[in-house]
Amino acid sequence: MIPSGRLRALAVNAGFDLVGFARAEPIDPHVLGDWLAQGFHADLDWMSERVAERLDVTALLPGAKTVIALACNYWRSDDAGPIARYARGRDYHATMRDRLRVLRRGLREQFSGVADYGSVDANPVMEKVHAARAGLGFVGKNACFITPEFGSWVVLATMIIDAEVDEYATGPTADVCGRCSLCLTSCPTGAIVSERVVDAGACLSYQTIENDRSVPERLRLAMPNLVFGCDVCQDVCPLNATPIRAQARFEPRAVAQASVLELAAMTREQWDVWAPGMALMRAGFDGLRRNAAYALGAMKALEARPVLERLVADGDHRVREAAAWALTQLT
Ligand code: B12
Ligand code: SF4
Ligand code: SF4
Repeated sequence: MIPSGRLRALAVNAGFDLVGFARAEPIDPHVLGDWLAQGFHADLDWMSERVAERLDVTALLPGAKTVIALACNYWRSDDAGPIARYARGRDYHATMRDRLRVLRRGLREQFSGVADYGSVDANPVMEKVHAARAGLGFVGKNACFITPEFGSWVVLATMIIDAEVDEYATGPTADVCGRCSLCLTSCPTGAIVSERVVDAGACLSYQTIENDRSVPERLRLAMPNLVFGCDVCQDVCPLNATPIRAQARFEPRAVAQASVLELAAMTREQWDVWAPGMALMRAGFDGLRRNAAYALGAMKALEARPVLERLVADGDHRVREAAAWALTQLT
């Protein structure tokens, strides 16, 4: 039995803003099962793989007893910009992994013989469910995890251990969405199909980051000033009205100041300076320019014509196609 206070101190010392403890109990299969059955994972095929692990952390760490849920605030400023806030600085996966390593080192020093499994985002772990069980917040109608301290401007990680702690949370914090439905009505594509359920295929976060083919025309029109990720359903949320400035680790990098037009006109040399170590690498140089071209079309940005005319002769077919479509919008 590990004193939760000592683990909490280790996690805070590692840089995590929020720490909570949940029992390593299986997750009701219906929520994930229904979501997959409706095809809401689009072509995120990995979401339908390793479902057994997602629903039961003991399949990831035999003998798992506790899930340590961890969160870091990433909000840095009010600036609007075409890159979603979580992706404006160093790749959060790297930051969270660094912090998990520090936590693991402390855990092993102080509690030898305890096995652990740390994860951030890509592992088959339902992070929001564990964070809710561990009392860090609740899942809002926008399907984002909302904390009392930082609103939804947090990224999550978990560390599963095969030891019990002396105190567990009793469940999520109060759901304070009440009668508000601003996120549902503000989503530019109607991707929040019902409370807490997002159709990834309709979500601009998926389209701008994960979809490496062309974006359906209906969705392109909803992309003004939006090049990587989407924060609309968080920006409108009243629970995000008083954000707190995050640690310096989350400071935006130079590329976050670039306009849509500058991103469309970006050279390979600029990309090589700007993007390494950032989450933007997931979309890649061509993916980002493709998105910027769509955004310029959606904005009917007449001043972008020369850049778009150059991009219709680009080496990448997705950039060419996006630029050609954008030009048709400049009337
Ligand atoms: C797939 C995925 C996506 C997909 C699908 C989104 C979705 N809502 O499912 C896409 C690509 C669209 C996406 C977009 C974004 N994502 Co994403 N994504 C994930 C990922 C990898 C899996 C989520 C998942 O399992 N979905 C399946 C559904 C069925 O499960 P669910 O989302 O957990 O929701 C259900 C449960 O939480 C359940 N539930 C709620 N409360 C409780 C309580 C209990 C006790 C139980 C049992 C169940 C339960 O009900 C919910 C609704 O049905 C997670 C990382 C991870 N490993 O968990 C990141 C993650 C959810 N994403 C994250 C982020 C930051 C985003 C974006 C904000 C990025 C952006 N700015 O563009 C957007 C937000 C879009 C939105 N409104 O949800 C963060 C969320 C941080 C937060 N504060 O919520 C995560 C946790 C990554 C991380 N490590 O920080 N994402
Ligand atoms: S991230 Fe954007 S597109 Fe996706 S659900 Fe939220 S508002 Fe809609
Ligand atoms: S916008 Fe309103 S309904 Fe949506 S998550 Fe925030 S408080 Fe809840």
